[in-house]
Amino acid sequence: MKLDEVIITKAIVERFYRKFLDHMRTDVAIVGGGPSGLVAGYFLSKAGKNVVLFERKLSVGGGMWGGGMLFNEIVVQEDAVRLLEEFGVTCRKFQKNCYTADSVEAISTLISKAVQSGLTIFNCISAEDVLMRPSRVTGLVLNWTAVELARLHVDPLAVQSRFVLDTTGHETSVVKVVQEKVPGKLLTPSGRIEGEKSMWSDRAESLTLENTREVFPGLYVAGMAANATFGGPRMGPIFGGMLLSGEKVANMLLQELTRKSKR
Ligand code: 48F
Repeated sequence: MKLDEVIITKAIVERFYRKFLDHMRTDVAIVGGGPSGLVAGYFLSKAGKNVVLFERKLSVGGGMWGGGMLFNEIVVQEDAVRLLEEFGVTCRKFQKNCYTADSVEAISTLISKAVQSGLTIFNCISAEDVLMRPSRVTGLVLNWTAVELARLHVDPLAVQSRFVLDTTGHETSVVKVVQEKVPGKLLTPSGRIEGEKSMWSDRAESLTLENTREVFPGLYVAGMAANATFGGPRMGPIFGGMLLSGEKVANMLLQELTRKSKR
């Protein structure tokens, strides 16, 4: 049978349309497809939750592809090796408490396993704002990244979710919007974004986990965004904290979702 261009077009449009419609009201909407967002999405989807992830760029994966300074290897500490094993990423011991993985294998596997566990990812879509009711975050306001880049005057669309997770890394995009536009204060010591500090890998890795939490009613932070929000240092190309933070926030949200549905 000959291939028909209109059927090809129809297949893509109809499938995409269905996928988008199925994610207009979700349990968790994740912003940012770096390692922490992907790991969170993986565990939440695996637990049967309706989860969607929006990534601004064409390629999902955030800052993991480039390893350190484009040397495409990443480092993971002992505590997080079990997570690389969970995903099936090859991991090699360099010395005590220092393991390495090929960054391309690591991130491509995280993406693939997250999607296969049921996470739906929309790439090239940016979260430019949130939905608020009245001082709780209840969803996201979205637009095509291409519209943002071209600075076109085009109104966005919106999706609702029981929880929003900001895993936008150094940018803390969602928290920034909430700080500026939603009445109320952030759950940080100053009530505002504390700001990321200079590099201190050891301290940053443990603080990433401590800082993985709710930052505003309905809004959680994980990964580098957690440290940037709560004033922790950056960690450089060690990724164990990102993986552990994604797992931690997934567990916190699973508990919250269970509590909410019992009410
Ligand atoms: O930066 P990123 O990889 O976040 P992460 O999971 O991991 C941090 C590490 O990569 C590294 C580090 C520690 O090892 O310091 O930097 O915390 O991924 C964040 C993703 O969020 C996307 C952005 O394109 C990137 O892929 N992003 C940022 N703002 C938005 C967004 C937005 N408004 N809408 C959609 N995606």
